Amino acid sequence: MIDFKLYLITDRKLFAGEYSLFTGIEDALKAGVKVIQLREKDLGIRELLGMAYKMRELTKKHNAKLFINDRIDIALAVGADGVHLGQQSIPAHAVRKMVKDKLMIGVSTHNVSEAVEAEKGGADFITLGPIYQTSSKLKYGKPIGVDAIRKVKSSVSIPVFAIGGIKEDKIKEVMDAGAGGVALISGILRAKNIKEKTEEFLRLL
Ligand code: 3NM
Repeated sequence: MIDFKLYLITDRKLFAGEYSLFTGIEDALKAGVKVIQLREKDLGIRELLGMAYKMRELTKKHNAKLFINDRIDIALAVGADGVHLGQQSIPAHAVRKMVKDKLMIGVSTHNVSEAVEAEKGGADFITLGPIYQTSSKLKYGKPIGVDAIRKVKSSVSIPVFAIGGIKEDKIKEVMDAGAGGVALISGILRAKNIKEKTEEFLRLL
């Protein structure tokens, strides 16, 4: 069951000033965020595993869920709650077969057909994006706009999390379009005060 609306994704390179990955994420957890996706795609497997163990400890302490990007093996090893799959990952149906109900599955999608395939494969929820221009525009392609949320919502019944360029002033628009929540990185991680910024997002949601 998806009991969160704010899906916070990590990028350790964004932390500035007094924050590091763990202090920044802990502030977001203190503010009440209930799920973290560890997404540090450039790390070697052993370093990532070490980080995942620490993140598991931290999320447990704050009663929050942990998702691991792409790596089912790491998710299982550290006892994460779920895995988050991209379009280049092993597809959801194959992961579901492997892990049964041991892990929740989130899938990154960008259009109706990817969304439908994810749901059929046993995904518990999807992210859909990039809805707006993101800071790393080249990586994620052209924005697909809020109407894409309406289209996807009419084709799947699992929750759809809007992703890509989500800031506070976009929340109403994406939720009105039928999003089940929002997924984001920089909107929170780049904040001077991560705790206050997270609280603001949670209030708006
Ligand atoms: N996936 P920010 S957009 C990780 O469209 C990611 O699938 C996207 O970062 C997709 O909140 C994106 O800083 C980046 O825009 C989200």
